[in-house]
Amino acid sequence: MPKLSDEEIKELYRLMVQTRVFDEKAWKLQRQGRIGTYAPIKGQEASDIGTSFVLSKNDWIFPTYRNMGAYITRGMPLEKLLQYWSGDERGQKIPENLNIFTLAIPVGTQPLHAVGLAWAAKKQKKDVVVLTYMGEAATSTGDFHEAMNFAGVFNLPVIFVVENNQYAISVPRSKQTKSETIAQKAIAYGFNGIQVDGNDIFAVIKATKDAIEKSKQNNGPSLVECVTYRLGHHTTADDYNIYRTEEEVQLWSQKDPIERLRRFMENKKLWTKEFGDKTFKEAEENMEKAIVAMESLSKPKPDEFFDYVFANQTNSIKMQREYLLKYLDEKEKEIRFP
Ligand SMILES: Cc1ncc(C[n+]2csc(CCOP(=O)(O)OP(=O)(O)O)c2C)c(N)n1
Repeated sequence: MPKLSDEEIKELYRLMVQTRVFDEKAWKLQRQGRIGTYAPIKGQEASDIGTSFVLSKNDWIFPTYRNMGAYITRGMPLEKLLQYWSGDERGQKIPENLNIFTLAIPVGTQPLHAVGLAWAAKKQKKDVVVLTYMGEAATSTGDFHEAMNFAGVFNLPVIFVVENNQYAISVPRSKQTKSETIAQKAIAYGFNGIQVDGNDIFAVIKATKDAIEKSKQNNGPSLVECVTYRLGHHTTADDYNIYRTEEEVQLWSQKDPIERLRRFMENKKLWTKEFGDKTFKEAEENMEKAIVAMESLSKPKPDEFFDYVFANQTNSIKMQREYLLKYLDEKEKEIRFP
């Protein structure tokens, strides 16, 4: 059991509930046509929140589309997250002090970016730990292996968090890799990999704290495999009934990480119905405010979506922007971006 105060445990619960409320509302907003495609995190909250909760302010995270819990834990305004999912790239204009990188939609690209930042931080002798998230399928990509190799060779302060949620859209874990565990992939690159119960927030915190401590001692990278389950569909464009049974989903529902933490807290007299109701109500109110804020924003300029990823625009992005501006005549601009 990692050392945590009662207040910290309550905060973990609050963050998990906020993330669940965000998730469920985002799903409904998509169904109502108020945001675009959304990728739910339901079931993976302990893996996401436990890992990001123990980082310091000057550490960095490199997330994917499924890490809303990590974003929320690091303090990303809910309306900005919603703004991104509504198709407005200004939502990825991340407040400077949060140290969150732009989320990666292309699978497996962000580990290399994380390693790049960790390498730069090490050269500059900065006290920084970099944590990058991915699903188990990302560990089948070439970029993942290059990132692991560089992390090992340069002994970098980077933590690879693999949320093994059992599926890459419809492809089950058994068809993803012949490796017995994802954690063992670290061995090939000369550093530790550990497999934890990703639905047990305390196990996740313990493994991440150990990995952080190791990085701070200049002992280099770690991989943390969080064994968990995606309780929802892959995205709002998916239907999991095509590739898995309801019995399987029900079995994993019984291991819901929020309910597990709630039961633990109840035994320790940290959770009462009153506290639970209040936490849920506050999470709902925060979300309602965020929805109003997101829906009252002015529309972005058509070429603004090129602005918030690169500090210095690459040639291909410059060309794409020029193309957009040159070929959209005034009338077309009006139709597409009223
Ligand atoms: C390079 C690339 N190839 C394919 C896709 C389409 N795609 C989106 S998510 C996904 C599955 C990813 O599974 P995993 O890495 O395990 O993460 P999860 O979605 O389960 O969190 C695929 C194949 C993509 N986004 N990027």
